[in-house]
Amino acid sequence: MTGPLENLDAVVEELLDQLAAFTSVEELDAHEPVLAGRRSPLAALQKSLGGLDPEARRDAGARLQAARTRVEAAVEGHRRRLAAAERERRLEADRLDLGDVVAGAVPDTLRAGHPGLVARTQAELEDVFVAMGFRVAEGPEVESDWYNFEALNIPPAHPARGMWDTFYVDLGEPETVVLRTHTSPTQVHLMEAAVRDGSLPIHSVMPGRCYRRDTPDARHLAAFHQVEGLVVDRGITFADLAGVIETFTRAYFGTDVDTRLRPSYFPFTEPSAEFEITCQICRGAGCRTCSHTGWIELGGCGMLDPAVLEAVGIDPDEWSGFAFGFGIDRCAQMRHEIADMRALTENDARFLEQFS
Ligand code: FA5
Repeated sequence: MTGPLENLDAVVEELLDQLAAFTSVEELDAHEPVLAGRRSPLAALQKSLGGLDPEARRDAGARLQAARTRVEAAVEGHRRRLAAAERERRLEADRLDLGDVVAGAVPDTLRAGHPGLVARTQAELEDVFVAMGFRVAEGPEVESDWYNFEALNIPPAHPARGMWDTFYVDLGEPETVVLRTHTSPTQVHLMEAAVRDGSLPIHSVMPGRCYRRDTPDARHLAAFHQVEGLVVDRGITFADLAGVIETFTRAYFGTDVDTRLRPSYFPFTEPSAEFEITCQICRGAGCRTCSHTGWIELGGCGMLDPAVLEAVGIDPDEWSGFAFGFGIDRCAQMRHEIADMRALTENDARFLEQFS
């Protein structure tokens, strides 16, 4: 046969060969115009039929249409096969063989979670205090102004309120509600309960989360954790307090870490002190973390102010005591030599995995 369609069969075979070589739907889609669309050799042949007489053009047009239909059907069939194969491959890659998991052969890519560093540090600190004879108690994170401040000898407008930048939950009547700025209000709950139950003396520690409108930096977070300590008993002196601080720091940080007490002020203790340890990042040489002082403050402490005992109905002539409160995040930071406390909250798996 001569004429514009004399090579039609060869053209179709060539197109089908090209089609068979495509191995992905994406590749096939990109080439479809060349196989069966506007840029296909079949489209060019269509144009060449214009010079034929009407009858010959009709026959040639029908042959060409049959050829196009064949190629289009082949393209569609190949696309379906490729899509099915791709779906199969995806499913195979996502397959979780529960048989393997049950047998204990968990794939390497699945990693078990673990308690975070702060939770772990809290548990370790609780162990230290329990070994020293303390009980562990807890208090609410949302407190009334009375517990967070007033019962601790900090009336409204007292300048000491400036020591704690407070998140207010409710400024309304009858009472103002705050996110506790420290664990000290739990002291008040414990003393009230002991008076109610007649269960004095108290030797307790109270760990928990606290909140302050502090701008996060190398040593501060807006949500952090403290351990409060409270002892109410007969004949308690400052030497008992200093002994407890010394024993806990040596038990938790080791005997080669220096501790010091420095005079300070808290409205609910008198006398009051801050306790510090040698900065573990620079070993006392001075660095960014310790603001180049060589020391890191862990917490505050002091002898219970008689006004606080009286406010909860404990007779200060019969009972005395001490309290302390220190940062759990700060302890974790020093123990594990973390230069910037913000690393504790950033959820960077490379950081977290070090403490699994
Ligand atoms: C207090 O909060 C007192 N309630 C402590 C206290 C208790 C004194 C009982 C006397 C008797 P201070 O604001 O200094 O004190 O905080 C104590 C410790 O909590 C700090 O030394 C630090 O270790 C930790 N801390 C305080 N603010 C932050 C913060 N924004 N981020 C991380 N840790 C903090």
